[in-house]
Amino acid sequence: MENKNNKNIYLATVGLLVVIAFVLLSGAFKYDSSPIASSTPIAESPTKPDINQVKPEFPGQTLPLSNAPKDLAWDFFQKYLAYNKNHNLEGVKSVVYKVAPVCDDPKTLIDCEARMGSAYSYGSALIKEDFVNVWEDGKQIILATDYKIQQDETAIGRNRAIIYFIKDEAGNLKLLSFSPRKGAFTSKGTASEEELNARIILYTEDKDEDGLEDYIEECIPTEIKDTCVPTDPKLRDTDGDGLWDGIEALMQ
Ligand SMILES: [Ca+2]
Ligand SMILES: [Ca+2]
Repeated sequence: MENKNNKNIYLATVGLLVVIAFVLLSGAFKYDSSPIASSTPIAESPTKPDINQVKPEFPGQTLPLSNAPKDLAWDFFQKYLAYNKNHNLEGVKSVVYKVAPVCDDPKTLIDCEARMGSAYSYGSALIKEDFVNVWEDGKQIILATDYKIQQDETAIGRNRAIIYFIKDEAGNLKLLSFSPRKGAFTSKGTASEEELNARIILYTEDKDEDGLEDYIEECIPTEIKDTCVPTDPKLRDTDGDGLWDGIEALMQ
């Protein structure tokens, strides 16, 4: 407990901000509603297709062009974004592990739609090619970009975009969470560049690549107030149940 208190004080001191994490989104985005080309059906040609354009029929032709985990996960994420864009809550529910509480209560539909809008807004700005880190096994997939350093005159930060998926026993994906900027910022103050770099690395390093930073693995908050449990920052699945520590932390 003492360790936890020390950490909390330190975090407050350096002004750590963990940026926007969209756990279990849904939502509506009040963006300019001009027609979107992709939503407009393209008229079928009335003429018979040339024989060379006829695709052969074979089992599995409706599958994506690639079964690579990244491609499957990315396509699935795009489906989730499309549901958000269209305020299709049932659609969102069909692809996420769990929706936010505001989306479970019809009385807060407006808040839910706002959340869906934010999810679409942030999610659609992500670029597939940036996700150069793909961590995957039979129970989960994490897509992550490399870290970026961002700074202005007063603060410096290190962050990356990250998307978490879990798989059910049949291998079907569910989106667990995504964050367009997961990381840490610290105010510059009088610290040297070396000190600042060391600090932002300390608060963003994830050595075992389970989606959870080393320093958080020292003490993950539990449902019981003021309590936390440590996980092994060098082991993805500390309790050996198959789910990685970073995935389990989000599921709770
Ligand atoms: Ca970790
Ligand atoms: Ca586990």
